[in-house]
Amino acid sequence: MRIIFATHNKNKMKEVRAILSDVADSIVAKSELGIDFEPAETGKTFAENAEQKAVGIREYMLKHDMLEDDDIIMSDDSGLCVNYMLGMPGIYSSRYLGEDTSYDIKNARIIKELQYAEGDERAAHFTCNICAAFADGRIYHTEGIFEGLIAKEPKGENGFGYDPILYLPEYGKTSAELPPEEKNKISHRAKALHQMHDLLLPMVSADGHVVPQDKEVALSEPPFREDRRPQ
Ligand code: ITT
Repeated sequence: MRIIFATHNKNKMKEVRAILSDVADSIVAKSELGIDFEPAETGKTFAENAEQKAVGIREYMLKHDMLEDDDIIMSDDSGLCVNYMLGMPGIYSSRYLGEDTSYDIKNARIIKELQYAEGDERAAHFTCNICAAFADGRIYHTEGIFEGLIAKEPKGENGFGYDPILYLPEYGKTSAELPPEEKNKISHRAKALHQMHDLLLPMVSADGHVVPQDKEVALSEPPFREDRRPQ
């Protein structure tokens, strides 16, 4: 089985390889197969956007005769949801204030938006939805969240994006102050990837092939199938 992960983000690829290496023979980024196609992300939820990316790449591979029976195209969509800002920037996290605007500026603006918010009013979380699109058309989703409070000032050099402003009260640190190995155990993406790992494990046979749909092992608690997608 081969996982093709539809991302440009090297941080994501490291986490994906670390967590899913025992369910797939190979895990590659789409760029490693020479795919530079960018499916449009026009959804209203993380799940819709993740699915558009995975299904878009599956269709591209089918059209260009690159798709193999045991391929699973995977993608994630993630972002920071701030309660006081009614869930913004959410699915617009990378586009918030403009795609090319630095995270120093984006983070400073969020802190300013919350200048009058105190205590629990500062609650926020990262969400990560992962979509797996099988070559045969099956689609699965998993989702993880990582909760904290918006810090009063950015801190920490690790991680990326909004990590310096997500303060984790139980650690007394922001997400950017946690060592990467620590963040990767508790993050939204780690949770969604671990769920995906457990979902995929019974769908891969001992010789590394994807188990056909009609032979699929009944799952006691499937995380999120197409019809149970989180909102
Ligand atoms: P791909 O679409 O190529 O995978 P991307 O970085 O644009 O890469 P997303 O659309 O999923 O990925 O990312 C949305 C943004 O959410 C991301 O650019 C960050 O600003 C923010 N984000 C997501 N996960 C994060 C994390 O673990 N730490 C900090 N910021 C994060």
